[in-house]
Amino acid sequence: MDHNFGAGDYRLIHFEVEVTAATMKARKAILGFGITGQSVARYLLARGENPVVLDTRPAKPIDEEFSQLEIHWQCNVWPEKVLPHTATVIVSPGLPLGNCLLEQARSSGLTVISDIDLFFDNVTAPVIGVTGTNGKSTVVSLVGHILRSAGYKCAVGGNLGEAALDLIDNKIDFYVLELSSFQLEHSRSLPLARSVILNITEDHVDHHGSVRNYVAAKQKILADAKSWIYSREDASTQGADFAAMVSFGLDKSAAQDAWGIALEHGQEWVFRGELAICASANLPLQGRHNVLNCMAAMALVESWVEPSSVVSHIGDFQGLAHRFQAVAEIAGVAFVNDSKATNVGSTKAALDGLERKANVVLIAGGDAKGADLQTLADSLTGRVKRLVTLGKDGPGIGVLADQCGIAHVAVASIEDAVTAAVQDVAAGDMVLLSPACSSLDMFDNFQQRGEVFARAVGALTVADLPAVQA
Ligand code: UMA
Ligand code: ADP
Repeated sequence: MDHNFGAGDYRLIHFEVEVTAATMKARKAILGFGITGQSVARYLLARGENPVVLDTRPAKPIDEEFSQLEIHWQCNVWPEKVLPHTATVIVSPGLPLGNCLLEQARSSGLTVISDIDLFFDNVTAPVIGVTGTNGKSTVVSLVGHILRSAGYKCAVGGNLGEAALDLIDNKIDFYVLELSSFQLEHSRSLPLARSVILNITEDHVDHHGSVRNYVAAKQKILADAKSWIYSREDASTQGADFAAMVSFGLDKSAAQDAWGIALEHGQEWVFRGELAICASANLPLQGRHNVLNCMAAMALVESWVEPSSVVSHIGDFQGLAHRFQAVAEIAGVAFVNDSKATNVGSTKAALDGLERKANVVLIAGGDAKGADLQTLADSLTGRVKRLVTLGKDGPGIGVLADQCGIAHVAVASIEDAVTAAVQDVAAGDMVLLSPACSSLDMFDNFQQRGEVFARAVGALTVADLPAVQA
């Protein structure tokens, strides 16, 4: 049948073309298809959107749930047909700001956001945010534990492992997010109910380009928070003066809402203002750094869980694996897995918690991420009797050992490190894996490094410790 168009029909066709173009322009692009990118894809697909994915790495197998996605692997330049139709880019944390796809997106005027921005657009429950160089995972897990013990429904994730968007559930009372400097760097506004920077020491210089950029990324967690807490031990954890901030530290502050410690009848106690909360020895985690972590966690939840009752909720918290975790004791020799010590600050915390008895055999090395290892020197001296080094920056740690007058040996694997470490250990000694470096030059992640260590230790018998037998 012949079709005769009237003027109205032409307008209709024109209108439809415009709608299509607008819809196409509004398409979202996901940069990076790891844990974060997949959580974003899952979230957008569930809302009927059709995002495109760009990833600079070689193709990886994908789950059935993503089979309808347009994915461009090994992509270092935006495909010509994709860029003009994209309005918003959701970037994975691992992509540095200078990434080629990201630079092209910015220069083309696209809106660049993170998965955390998308998360905040879609949650109404209060969100507690935790960042810092060390202690994030411990503190978010402890906060989650306290809130759940107090009867709240609480979701804990972010850099800890489960991506923020995968946590969204309208029955949740609280979200607790571990936020890395990588995530913060890419994020815009973070309307957190309460936030904290636990501490800042040098880390991730290779990613951020400078310590200054790293600190600036961390401090973004304070900008739009309703309230925050800060460490009196570290000025870089404070934002501008603000009424709704509370401090914690290893001294006792005069402020009524400040968390601190002091001696009471010869025993060290944690205080909130003048209120004695509990003896430090009764905290669920040992070590000075964990006293700070516990105070930070209690301060983060104090608006919802009474400080005086919080103690009843923290007692049964079990520390996390791979954080100064005792894995065995053989003939009086302790074996400790601190594989999560991926920077100098965390290895210093592990050593500083030990007496200067020169009884530690330290296994260290991996990728130092551009950090200055010199700051370890004081913590090694008098505590470490021998160093076993490995990985990309093992030689640098060997140089440091020479400067400190500590014997050292270089090895090629964790198994060899354990064999070398036990050659002259005696009862009362500790073999400590606390690498001060990331594992990524030799392992998939810190968990794998810690598991290999625990397996190698598990295979030891007294016969493998010659000095103990003698
Ligand atoms: N990709 C590229 N180009 C790049 C980098 C990455 O295309 O230059 C692609 C890769 O295919 C990669 C994918 O992007 O698989 C995503 O990579 P990603 O590095 O952004 O990591 P995700 O798999 O999304 O995991 C991230 C965090 N990883 C990093 O920030 C490096 C995870 O933290 C986090 O658990 C997860 O989101 C969920 O929130 C890990 C981590 O190592 C534990 N974090 C660092 C740390 O703790 O020190 C910051
Ligand atoms: P993150 O998530 O920030 O990496 P974790 O709680 O996983 O922190 O701990 C990582 C490493 O840092 C472990 O070796 C742990 O013993 C150490 N650590 C934990 N809390 C602190 C702290 N407040 N200061 C220094 N080191 C810490």
